[in-house]
Formats: sequence, C-alpha cells, structure tokens
Amino acid sequence: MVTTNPVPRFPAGFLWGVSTSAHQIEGSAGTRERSVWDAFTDRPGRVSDGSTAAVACDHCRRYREDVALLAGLGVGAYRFSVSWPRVDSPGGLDFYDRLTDELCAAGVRPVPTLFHWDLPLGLDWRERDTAARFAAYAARVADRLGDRVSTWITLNEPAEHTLLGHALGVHAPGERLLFDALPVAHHQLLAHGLAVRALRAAGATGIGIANSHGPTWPASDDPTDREAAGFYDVLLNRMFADPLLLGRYPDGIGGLMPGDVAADLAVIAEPLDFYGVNYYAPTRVGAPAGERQFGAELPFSVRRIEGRPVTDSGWPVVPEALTELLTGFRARYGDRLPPVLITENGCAYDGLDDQARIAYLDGHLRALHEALAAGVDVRGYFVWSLLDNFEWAEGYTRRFGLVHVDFATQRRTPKASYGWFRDVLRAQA
Ligand code: IFM
Repeated sequence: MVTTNPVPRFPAGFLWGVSTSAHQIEGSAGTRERSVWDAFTDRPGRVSDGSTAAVACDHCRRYREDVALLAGLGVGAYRFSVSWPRVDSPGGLDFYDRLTDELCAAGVRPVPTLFHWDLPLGLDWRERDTAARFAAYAARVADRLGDRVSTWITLNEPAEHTLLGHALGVHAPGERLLFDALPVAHHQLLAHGLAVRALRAAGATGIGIANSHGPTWPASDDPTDREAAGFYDVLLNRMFADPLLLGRYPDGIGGLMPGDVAADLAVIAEPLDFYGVNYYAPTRVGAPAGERQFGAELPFSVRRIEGRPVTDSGWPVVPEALTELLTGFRARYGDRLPPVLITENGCAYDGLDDQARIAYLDGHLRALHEALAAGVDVRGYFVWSLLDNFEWAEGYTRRFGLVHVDFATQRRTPKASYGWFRDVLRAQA
C-alpha cells in the first residue's frame, strides 16, 4: 500500500535515474555482430515465450523518442549498456555517440555499462584472454565517449552471469558447469580490474561496477540451514564484493580460482569511485530439501518467503531488506566501501495503472532513506527499467518498465508509475 506521505527528502545532489541494457531494448540485431544471447535464443525452448531480442524495443531507431521520455521524467541520469558485439561491427560506436549527444542535449547524464551479458559470440569467460580483450574494448569506448561521460560501470551482475549462464545454463551461453563455472567469475572480476586501469589510462573518472545483492535469510536456526544460507551468501554476495572491496576471496574460494590469484586480486581490487548495488529481494535459503532446483542437485535450497506480496516474477516484496542489505554492507566493509549507487531496483507487473509498482518503489525509497539515516553513503538511485523489455529467459512476459511498450507497434505509453516517479523527482528538486 502506498502511503500518502511524500517520499522523504534525499540529500541535495542525489542522482536520480533509470536503467536499461543494450540486448534488452536495442533491436537492430542485423547491424551488429552476434552475441552469446543471439545463439542462445536461437535454440528452441530456451526462452519461455519463444521470443528473441532481434527487435526488442527498437531503441536503436527510436532512441530520440526514448530520450524525450527520460527528459519528461526529469531524471538526472540514464544508465544504459554498450553492446560489445555492436562496437565490434563497422561503425558500431556511432550509435552510442549519437545517444550520448542526445542525452547531453537533454541534460541527462549518460552512465554507460560496458558489459551487460551480451558477450560477442566466440568469446568465452572461461578463457583468461577474454579479460584482456574486455579491457581493450573498454579503452575503445572511452576514447570515443570519454569527453562526455563522467560515470562508468564496467560489468553488470557478474554473479548472475556466472550462476545462471554458466553454472545452471538457464541464461546464455547455456553452460551447465556447476562449480566448474568458478573461473568465469574470476575472469570477469579480472576483466573489471583491467578495465578500470584501461579506463583511467584513457582519462576516465567516476568508475564503478553494478553487482546484484540481497540479504540471505536462513530458513531456520538449525545449523544445517544456517550453513547452507552462509554458503549461498558467499556465492551471491561475497564472492564478488570481497575481492573488489577487500582484495581477497572468502575463505575456501581463492584456492579454486585459476591463474596467479594473488597477483590478479591486486588488479581486481583497484579502488572504485562508487559501488553499484542492484537490489530486488532477499532470499530464504535452507539445507538441500531433497528435490532438484534449477535442474541440479545443489548444496542449498531456495525457500519461499511467506506472508509477502510477490511480483509477476514471483519475487517477494520486502523493502526493509534493502536497509538491512546496505547497513550490513557498511558493517562488513567499513571504510573500504566507496559511495554506493543503487544501480537497479524495480519489479515486474502488468498493466498501465501499475499501483503495485508504485507501492514497490515507494517502499524501497523509504527503506533507502533509512539506510542513509543510518550512515550509509548512498549517492543515487536508478529504477529498473525505463521500458518494458526483453527479460532474458522470460522473453516479453515480465514487464519492468515505467513506460509500457506495445511490442507489435512499438508504441510507448507512460504508466501510472512514470507519472508518480516524475512527481517524486519534482518534489525532490
Ligand atoms: O532485467 C534484469 C537486468 O538485466 C539485470 N538485473 C535484473 C533485471 C530484472 O530481472
């Protein structure tokens, strides 16, 4: 339920934005090289509605209309991703050049993410060399856009890309490597560190990463449940944050990683200008419950969180877990935690009069404000997402947008949540 109280006031200079990613909105698939996601969606049965992102929101051709929507919303920043396979094609950076110009002309800060899961087909994160190639690609983008970009994100959610794409095979590239997927995590972290160095060498400032995090709640006080939840917490939360912020892997993980791990950690832990947190929901985790989950026998089981509304993705709505997550981060990482940006937060709901999305966002902004009041240095908040889009293995069946997209006509229609967020931003201005 949305309260009638206005959203509390955030500090002056707080950065308000919305996020998208290239593969989920751009379309124009024929004008770029292919990615692992193109190959994945070509395989029958991988996407729930059988769709692909070949057209998606046709954003490459309609970006001016989309920037006008951003301007109408009144956001200070727009987080989008650069498609590596597009940059690899002739003239591929031209689109991002035009988009960046259009954003700057509209007074919206461009915040590019350099990798949001659409790896060029033929590259493989199991190979160490992919990290060096990523850094070279990052430098090319910085050379072209660096005169107008002051906030950079290297990777989006390497944990999900490792787990869903390489361990469980439900996302591209569809590998089911289980724990043999660990090198994929390490090489993405190394790619991040090398890219931070390459970006700085190209004169870039304002560099961070966007990691997905959420509190892990043990199913009970039973030691087996607590142990399983601790393990899950390491995989989803600490395996990526500890190397970045502390320069070491959680106990027991470093020895499983490839290469000269100590030397790599020095690269991975390059200081960050901000730490991006994507937050959606907490997870309740217990000991293995006998049944297979995600088609595999795992050393934990994900349990339902009872008594909470759920979104169309089935994710529980628990705003106060965002406060718990951020205060927990501050307690764990102390002064090693740079200023935080919430780089994604949002929910899937159908319909134009999306009161449930308004309630979700309203609750999470209040929870975020609580975290600030508790001393966590949060500098910005980005809603996922501007547009309904291609939600990976769920195709077009999950609508995360503040703006409805009719995928048959490409007509954009702002939802009730768009008007609500615009009014929140006006009140904060
Ligand atoms: O759509 C995704 C996005 O690409 C990464 N973070 C979570 C979103 C919702 O599932």
